[in-house]
Amino acid sequence: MSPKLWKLALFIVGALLLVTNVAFAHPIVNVNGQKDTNEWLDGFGSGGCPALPITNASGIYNSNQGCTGPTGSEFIWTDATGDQRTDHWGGTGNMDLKEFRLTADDTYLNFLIEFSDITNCNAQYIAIAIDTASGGTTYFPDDADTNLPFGYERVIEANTGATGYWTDNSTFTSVGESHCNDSTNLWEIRMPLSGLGMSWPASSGTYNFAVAIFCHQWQDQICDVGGSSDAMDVITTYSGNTWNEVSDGTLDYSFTMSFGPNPVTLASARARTAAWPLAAALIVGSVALGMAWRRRR
Ligand SMILES: [Ca+2]
Ligand SMILES: [Ca+2]
Ligand SMILES: [Ca+2]
Ligand SMILES: [Ca+2]
Repeated sequence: MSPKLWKLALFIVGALLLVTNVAFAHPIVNVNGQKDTNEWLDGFGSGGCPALPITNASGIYNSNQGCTGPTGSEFIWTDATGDQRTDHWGGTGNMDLKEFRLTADDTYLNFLIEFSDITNCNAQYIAIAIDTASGGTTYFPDDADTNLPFGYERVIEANTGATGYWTDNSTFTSVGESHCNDSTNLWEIRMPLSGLGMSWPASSGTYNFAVAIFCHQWQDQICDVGGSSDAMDVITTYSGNTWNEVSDGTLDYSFTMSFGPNPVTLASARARTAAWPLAAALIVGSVALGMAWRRRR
């Protein structure tokens, strides 16, 4: 092959690699409890990038909207502050979920979870329930005394003693990574999709998510609150204190995500309630991840 042809071939290969990389939502997430450069989206509310969601609401944000940071997209939930229960940690910011982000690439789900004020990384027990199939267990594991609006196939657990997932109330698998940073008030979690029963492409699949923050106690258990749910803060649209949602023993709120044939770019979004027609789902261009969230009562 002539030098010119070699150069042309190398150029084509390079271009193809670039195209492939561009498709990744987050090729780099360093699980260190910090928002490193170009790791998570930023620039909200300027340059075309929409403002962050209002309290107790979510949105999909994408680098192609003018947001700065990595190429790709994120689901972002803004949680009310000061809504945590006071049974443990005296109602401090250690139990107060502030922001929840989710992104994916074709290998991992990545989470960025911000609290109002982490003074002790041993305080938080993060639980993320995922519904990937019919059936499943309808209450959080580890004696959480909290029911779910669906039967889960996985509950991701992250705290300073354990990182992994439950497949039912008695089976825990240690896998993935998590890291807490009490200076940034951030937890980052990375969990391999292969362990979660989530496959790519998954154009026909939708996955329900429900998120609860518990108090973490010795032996990686959940701090008990006698006679009621042990959830200190949750993702829900219920206003006021978290007790308004969990006093009935059930976290009723979940959000639903559907992943398109191209798994690696989270970029289509539609928030909806159960009462809204499914047809309202908005597909943005050729993007890959459809997301909706719903409230179930
Ligand atoms: Ca990081
Ligand atoms: Ca909160
Ligand atoms: Ca299920
Ligand atoms: Ca409830």
